[in-house]
Amino acid sequence: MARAFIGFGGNLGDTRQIITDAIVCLALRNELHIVNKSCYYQSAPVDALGNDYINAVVEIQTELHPYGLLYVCQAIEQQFGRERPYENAPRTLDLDILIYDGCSQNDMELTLPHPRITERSFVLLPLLEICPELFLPEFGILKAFLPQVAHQRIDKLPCRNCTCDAKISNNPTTNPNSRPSTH
Ligand code: PH2
Ligand code: MG
Ligand code: MG
Repeated sequence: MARAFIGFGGNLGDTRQIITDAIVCLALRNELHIVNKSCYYQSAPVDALGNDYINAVVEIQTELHPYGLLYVCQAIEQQFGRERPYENAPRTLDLDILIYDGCSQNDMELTLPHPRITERSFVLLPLLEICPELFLPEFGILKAFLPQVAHQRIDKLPCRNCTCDAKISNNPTTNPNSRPSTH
């Protein structure tokens, strides 16, 4: 069994509901099971246009190989009406394999680990929420990159039945770009 982390994101439509439904779709697959799920985060688009994004990260155990998992992710994106009119266009749903075990590869279809994990608060924060001590040979200890993304506006959305506020988050006292959530 492999351990993998999948990033969910979107900024078209009711993204919070879309991500919730997409995680259910993922959970229904026989070839994997969900181990952990982050809270939802709202952030400004990074290198992209459109509305704020909602993002989350899910940890899974799977018997699929990386490309099998990629095709499952693409099928779920299609189910939710994903279109690709131009690079980084606003989207209903984006699923990215962030990490697949210790797999390190770079080809046309799939780069692992995801090359921009350490550059984006919308990936780092939910990832570190569910796995605070995560270490990758390519990058080292991931929490060391938090100061480098502290300028990116991001807010953790409040959630029910969750102790996440006690865990890592982009604290407004340390990040002046973070603002109180309106949700
Ligand atoms: N995804 C992108 C480009 N920019 N910005 C945010 N905040 N969240 C995303 O998921 C995102 C983005 C390309 O996949
Ligand atoms: Mg993406
Ligand atoms: Mg993608």
